[in-house]
Amino acid sequence: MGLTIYLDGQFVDQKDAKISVFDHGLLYGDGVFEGIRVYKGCIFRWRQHLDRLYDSAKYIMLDIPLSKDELTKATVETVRRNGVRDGYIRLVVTRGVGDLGLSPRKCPKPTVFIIASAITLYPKEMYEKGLEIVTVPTQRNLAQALNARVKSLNYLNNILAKIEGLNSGVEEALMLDSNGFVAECTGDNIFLIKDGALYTPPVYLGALKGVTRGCIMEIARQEGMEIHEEPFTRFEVYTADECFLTGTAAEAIPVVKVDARPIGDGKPGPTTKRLIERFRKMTATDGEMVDY
Ligand code: PXG
Repeated sequence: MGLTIYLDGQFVDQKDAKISVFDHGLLYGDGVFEGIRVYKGCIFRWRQHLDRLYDSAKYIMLDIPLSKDELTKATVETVRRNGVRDGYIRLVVTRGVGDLGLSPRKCPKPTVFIIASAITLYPKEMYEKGLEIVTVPTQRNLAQALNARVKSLNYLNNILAKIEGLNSGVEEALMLDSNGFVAECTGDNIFLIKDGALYTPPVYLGALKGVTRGCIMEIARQEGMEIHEEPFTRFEVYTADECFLTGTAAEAIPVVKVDARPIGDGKPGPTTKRLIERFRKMTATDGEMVDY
């Protein structure tokens, strides 16, 4: 027996969890998704992920065929049935099955599936030693083309950047917007620390409004740190005291080198370490508890 997958109202074994080749999620990347962590039996920040999913769906004019309560029940049940206590949930809503044309009007029923499993993004030692990243040529999607706040199934923009990063021998890539301002990485938001203050790009420059980003900002606020959500360039990155990335898959990870420039003294910084430590404490307490 493999994993138990929620698919369109049914719980099915993973070998039976199949989707039509006419599904527009596959044909066009037409759909939305969420990636969510489970920590110690708690679906972390469930409400924020759920709201973001419905907001993304609204932007692309996709009616999710379940209420938020129904989708919560389906997700909790998927986690429960798979006995996932520390793991990862992938919740996907596609436009559904249509014909070989772009028009969503031929797709009467969205497809909904939920996978509860595990995820690892970067090698473990990078969380201790810190990550090296490079800026890549592929720019982040223009908000006027596809707003980066939408967590859509269209990840080619990020995947191209990821490939460019991997081709340069690093695990993660820094993406700029069309004006050269720092946007985010391929699946993570970016933060800088300079003279004790926290900096992150505003989401209108082409960054997802990350749930983990929100957690870090909350923690920094509680610590009384100055927070700047404002545009910055690579200059500010290179000359920062500290740098780190956040994301559901990545969690929070220090960055120690950007475009061959060591950040600060080239080691994970003390403020980064403290914020990451506090983030880890937060994870087991804040979300939807699963009753196994
Ligand atoms: N920016 C982008 C482009 C993302 O895809 C984040 C920022 C961080 O957002 P959250 O809400 O997760 O803090 C993401 C999220 C994967 C994977 O499979 C990637 C993400 C989430 C889950 C899985 O690589 N990225």
